[in-house]
Amino acid sequence: MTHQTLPTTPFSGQRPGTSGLRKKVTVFQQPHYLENFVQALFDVLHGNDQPATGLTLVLGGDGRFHNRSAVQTILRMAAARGYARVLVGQGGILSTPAVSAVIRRHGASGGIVLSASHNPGGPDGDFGIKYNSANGGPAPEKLTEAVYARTQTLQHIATSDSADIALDTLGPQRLEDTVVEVIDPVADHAALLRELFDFDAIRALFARGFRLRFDAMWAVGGPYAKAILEGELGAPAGTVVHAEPLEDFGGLHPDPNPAYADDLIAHLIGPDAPDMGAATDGDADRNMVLGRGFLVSPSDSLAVLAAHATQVPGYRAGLAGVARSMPTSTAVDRVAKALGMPCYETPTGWKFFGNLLDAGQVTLCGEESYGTGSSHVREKDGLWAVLFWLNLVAVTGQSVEDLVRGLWREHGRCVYSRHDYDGIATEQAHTLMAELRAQLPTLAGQTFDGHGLSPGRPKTDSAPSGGSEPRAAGSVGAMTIAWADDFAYTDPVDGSLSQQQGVRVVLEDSSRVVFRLSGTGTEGATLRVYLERHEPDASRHDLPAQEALAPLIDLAQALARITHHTGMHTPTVIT
Ligand code: G16
Repeated sequence: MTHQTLPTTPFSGQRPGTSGLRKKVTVFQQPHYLENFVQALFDVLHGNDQPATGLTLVLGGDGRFHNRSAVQTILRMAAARGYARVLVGQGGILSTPAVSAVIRRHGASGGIVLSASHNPGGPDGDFGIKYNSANGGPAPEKLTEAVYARTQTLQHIATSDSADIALDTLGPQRLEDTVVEVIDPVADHAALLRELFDFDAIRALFARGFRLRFDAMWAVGGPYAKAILEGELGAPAGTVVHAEPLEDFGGLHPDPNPAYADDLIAHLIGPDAPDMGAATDGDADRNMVLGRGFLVSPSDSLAVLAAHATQVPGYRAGLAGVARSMPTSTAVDRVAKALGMPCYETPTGWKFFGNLLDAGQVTLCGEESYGTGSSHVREKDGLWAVLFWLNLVAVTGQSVEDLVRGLWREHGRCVYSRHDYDGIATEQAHTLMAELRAQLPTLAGQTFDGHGLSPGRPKTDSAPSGGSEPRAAGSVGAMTIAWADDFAYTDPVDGSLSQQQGVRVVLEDSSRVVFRLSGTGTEGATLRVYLERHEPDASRHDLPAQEALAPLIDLAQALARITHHTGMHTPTVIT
């Protein structure tokens, strides 16, 4: 068992995206590809070739193909780096929110999450790696950019020739001078959730016959959901389906949304359907919640949780504030305004919530991409969201659908949809965005007649900075652009500036179209088009979203010339 210093050469393209470095498994399987990234990370964290003396690292992943082998590689490098202790989930497994919880509860200096989230797994699927800091949250851009820069100059990696750790055996083992402790992946996270929710009330709800179908999508959420829902809360066996984490997620796409959770949606239809449905994604940080025959949009979910938070023990004292990513609907802004609390608008990426949470300025956060969470950890948390909903249903006596309709009645409905165009050639996607950006100075005041844009009366409105106020709803027919910009965010806590975070086009009636390129894909580019329209008229709340948003969909085409640039006439995925 000796240290080894091995020569290496840089790989191009090791820049982390929205949430870590995500590539095809075959890319990660190249000799030294993972090692280079980890070496660069350790060099940035501790100083080039400096030891991590006395520090604790948390390590685990979503169990996808290549997880076990990557865990062993990283353990050897952590030992060579001189970490005092590594806490690794049994079987190499830890959900993303569990990594965050373990880092915080054990005072670790940080953690490594091995996941490509909702992206498909298996030998031809995706893999990923992400670093979370001592607060339990994704590393800020400053750090990920420094890691990327370091990957470009690396000349050697430090590792060890030690034997593999027995990942299935709980308890401490030694790897050189490092103690590797294999931990129960569920225990710390479960303990935290127990502190936040009224488990007695939820237990009583299940005892009354309330039926839930929780679809873990053959991913890492299964063991967590089974332990808590079936093990502690008395939900009948079989409540959690597709519960065993499989290396290829059963060949499915573990993304809980209307496009990929079709099996769950089908089970929630009909008179015998369960009262509530829920699903979590590959690494169990995303969630989807459904009532019987009723889909809850993630933006509405955040708004409902914010509106009723004080009915849940962990939030009884009220919320300091809320935050949403920019493309997320403004439903939560309306709730925050009514409750007199601040609402922040951040760029896409959970890492942007970290400072606000650390500074105590917000308590709940959420994103349109099926992520919701709170200050209990520094990641979005799928099971947390499901327990929050169960707690609300238990104590209010209202169904999932009642709770959402109550939100709409009070604040109007923010009709919302996201259209994804996947697999666009990267260059074409960048051309499309550049063309949009070039139009920005001339868009305010232009009107859209359903076919094309024409100059209208000039507007003086200027785009608000972060934390925009929802504008008054007005006539949809007008279709006059009030303002447009490329979202830039100045972090209110540390003053760091993030630019080019998405093109926003806002109409006079407060409707919006937002365009940005995904930062989580592994093949080509994905254009995301986010559409939102506020509907105050309750008699129109049941209009199908695509119908209610049709004029905005046409406007998006006219603005971005999507078909022209991509050759695609319809989105690949509509959520
Ligand atoms: C990640 C980030 C989220 C982001 C989502 C979509 O989620 O953590 O904050 O909203 O990607 O990002 P993009 O639109 O750039 O693809 P996850 O669940 O994939 O880690």
